[in-house]
This record gives sequence, structure tokens and C-alpha cells, in this order.
Amino acid sequence: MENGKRTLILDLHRIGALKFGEFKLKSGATSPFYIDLRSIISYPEIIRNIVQLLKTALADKQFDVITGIPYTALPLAAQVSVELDAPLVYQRKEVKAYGTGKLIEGHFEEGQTCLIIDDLITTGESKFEAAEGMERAGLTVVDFVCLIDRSYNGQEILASKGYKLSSIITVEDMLSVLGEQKLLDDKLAQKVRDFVNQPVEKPHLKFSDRLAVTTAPMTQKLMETILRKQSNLVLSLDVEDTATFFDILEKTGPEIFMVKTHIDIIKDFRGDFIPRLRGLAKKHDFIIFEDRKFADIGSTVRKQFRSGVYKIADWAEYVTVHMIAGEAILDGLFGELEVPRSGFLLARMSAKGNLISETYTRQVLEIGKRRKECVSGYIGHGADVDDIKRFRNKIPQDQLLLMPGVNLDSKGDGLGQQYLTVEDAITGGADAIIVGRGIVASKDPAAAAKRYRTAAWQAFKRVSDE
Ligand code: 5BU
Repeated sequence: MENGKRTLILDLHRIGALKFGEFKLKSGATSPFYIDLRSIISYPEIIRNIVQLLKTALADKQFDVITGIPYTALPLAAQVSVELDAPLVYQRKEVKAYGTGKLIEGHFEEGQTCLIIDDLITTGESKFEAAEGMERAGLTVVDFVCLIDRSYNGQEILASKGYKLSSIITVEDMLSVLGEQKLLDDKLAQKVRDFVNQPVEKPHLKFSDRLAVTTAPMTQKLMETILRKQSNLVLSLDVEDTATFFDILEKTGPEIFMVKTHIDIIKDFRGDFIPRLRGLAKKHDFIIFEDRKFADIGSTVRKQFRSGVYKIADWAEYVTVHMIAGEAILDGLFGELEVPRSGFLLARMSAKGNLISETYTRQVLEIGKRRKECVSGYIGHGADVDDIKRFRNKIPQDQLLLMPGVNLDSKGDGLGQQYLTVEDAITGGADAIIVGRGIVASKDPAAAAKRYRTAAWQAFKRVSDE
């Protein structure tokens, strides 16, 4: 190993930036080590060394401008920028409400390539967010250079979205240098190695265990129903006439734990529709979920939910909600309501080219986690199993992930729908699947419902030991 790297590892250890012990991580896992590089800015000799190492790492890369992800890597990128004569740009954490309102500060031309420097890589999440901001501003991102790679498979994660990752030191480098210098004993080193060598994913827990940590009654109810029915299948019953609706629901009711309606597509909706729906829900023990996708300001959604022809709040225990209008929509919907109701937030969509960004998804999850009393979970999707896993890891065990866009026989519908298989959806981390045409458009909806139910429940049992 090059001297500069060795010196860096020893310096970081000396200033307490590399710590060993027991640390609770944001994900809930307990790590035997912790890396915190925030204080390095106060040690000019360390920065000087890092800048040299970064310069070497950047030597074979093509780029027009560089950036560092705030806060830790931004001063590093600034130094490298001066040393290499490469213009620096940076992305604001918050867009200013006044002045220019720009997201990216600094001068650049659309189409230029931006190299991104960061201090650490763990899950790759913040790298995707940074790349997304740069790309939205018209820059192209190819390379990431990180000081320390503490990930399980960071290179692969970034490669899955077409990016390249180089890092200066790995966890293995740290362990070997500290071990040589007798600054770390072999047992602890092995513990660190084992921790890093496990994929960053939480195990899929059984509903029976999750119920113990779930306090919101409306979320408990979902888990209890899934367990009682031994089904994690939601039927999306998007048909236009009442007779077909009830015909399919009568046949498929025994297989599902929840029916999802789009009540406004029923052509011949009459006053007896809801009592019939309630009757079947009771008979077959399933829950009623209206996919209304509320999206307006609090005061409007309150009326849309409680009034009008459908009076959705009277009969739909769960509804879907877009968070585009902000957190107050939850107060509009669920505040001062006499009956218990809860929402599923749209965190990601299955439609091709949808405008939901990684940042938006993260913000939706942040709001949802604060509002567990009225948010039972999220509607989400993903490109593949790994993509879903990364998303799922951010969802707490006392909320659910429901996944639409699932079909065993089709990849899409020619109108933008993109399908996953049941296996991929559940292995990735969906708690339940939402299936529409896979069942409704089949010649034998009852048999199709049984097929989806069995596939989803078997897959769930396998990944969770339920
Ligand atoms: P399908 O027939 O299985 O494609 O129906 C899927 C249902 O899920 C349909 O009611 C959509 O409105 C709903 N859906 C979806 O497909 N994708 C999404 O991202 C969201 C909802 Br949100």
C-alpha cells in the first residue's frame, strides 16, 4: 500500500475519525465500527495528504467540473479544484426561496461532465441523490471518487445505474494497517470484516414479530388480517360495471386480504353499491382500500374524502395519498375524523417515465415515518430486486410496503405500466402485492387469484420465515 494511504489511515485513527466498539446505525443495525470524517477539516496536514491522494485518483478520469457532496467532501473538492485547475460547482442542500433559486451553484455549461467526490460510500443512496441533482441541471455524471469504501458492494450498486466508483481506501486497507501497528486486535478486525461483508439489507421480518413493535391500530389491523387470512394479495378491481365488480369479488374474496377500488370508474354506481361491498368484505374477511390518490390542499381533500357522491371516508378504511402538496394533506384527510382511517403514501410509481425522484421518495418517507398514526405504509415499485431492496431498507418494520405493477404473464400494457414478477416484488421487500389485470382480465379470476395468492404467500414465507 502506498505511503500516503497508510499515513491517512493512521492519522484518521489518531484523531478519532475511525472508531471501534458498538454503534447504533441509522438503519437500526449495530456496527462494530464507525467512521466520522467531519472533523478532518481542522487538520491541514491530513487534508493536504487527502488532496494528493484524490489528485492521483482523478488522474485518469475525464471531467469538466468537479463537486463534493456537502458537507464533508465539499472542502476537499474545493482544494482539488484549485490544485487541478478544474472548476468547482456544488449542490445546495435546500433551494433558496429568494434570489436566484438555483440548486447548483457555480458556473457550468449544459452537457459538461461532473465528477463527484465524497468521503464515504455505504449504501450508495446519497450518491444517487447527488447525481440526480447534477443531471437535472444538465450535467453528465460518470465517475464518483470516495475516500473510504465501507460498502458491501458499492461498485455494483453504482454500476446498476451506470456510474463508476473509485475509492482511495477500503475497510480491508484500514484493518490491515491498524492490525500491523497493533492498534486493532484480530478478533475485532474479524468482527468488522464480517459486518461489512454482509449485504446491507434488513431481514424481512415476520408479521407476527412486526406486530409486537407496531403501535398504530390501523397498521396492526392490516398485519392481523394478513396473518389471519394467510394472504398478502390485494386485488385491484378496476372494472367499470357493478355486476362484473361483484361477480369477480365474490369469487376472489377468499383469496385476498384487501380489495383496492377506483370507485370513480364504476359507470352504474348506485346507493346499494357500498352496502354490498361491505357485505362481501365481512363475508370474506377482507379490507376495503380506495386508491383515490388524494393530492390537493388539506381543505379540499377533506371535502373530497368525506363528501361528494362517494363519501369515501364512510367506507374506505385506507386510501392512497400523494405528498406533492406537503404534510398538511394528512391533517386535511385524517384530522377530526370520527372513524379510524389511514393512508398509504405514494413513494414510487410503476409508470414508465414518472416524475418521482429519489429526493422526493426520501422526503415522502420522512413525512410518513413522522406520521405513523395515520400512515400505514407506502406504495412503491422498483426496477429490479436490488433496487426494491434499497428502497425497502428505508421503510420501518411497523409500516408496510404495497407493490402494484405485478403480473406473472406480462411485462407491460403499452400504456406505460411496467410489471415485476411476484417473486421479484416480494424478494425485494414488498409486504403485499397489488394485482389488477393479472386477475381481473383472466378467464378464470378465482383461479388466477389463487395463483397470485399462493405465489406471493409462499415467497413471503420463504423470505420472512412467517
Ligand atoms: P394492473 O392491472 O395490475 O396493472 O393494475 C394496477 C393497479 O395499481 C391500478 O389500479 C393502478 O391504478 C395502480 N397503480 C399502479 O399500477 N402503479 C402505481 O405506481 C400506483 C398505482 Br401508485
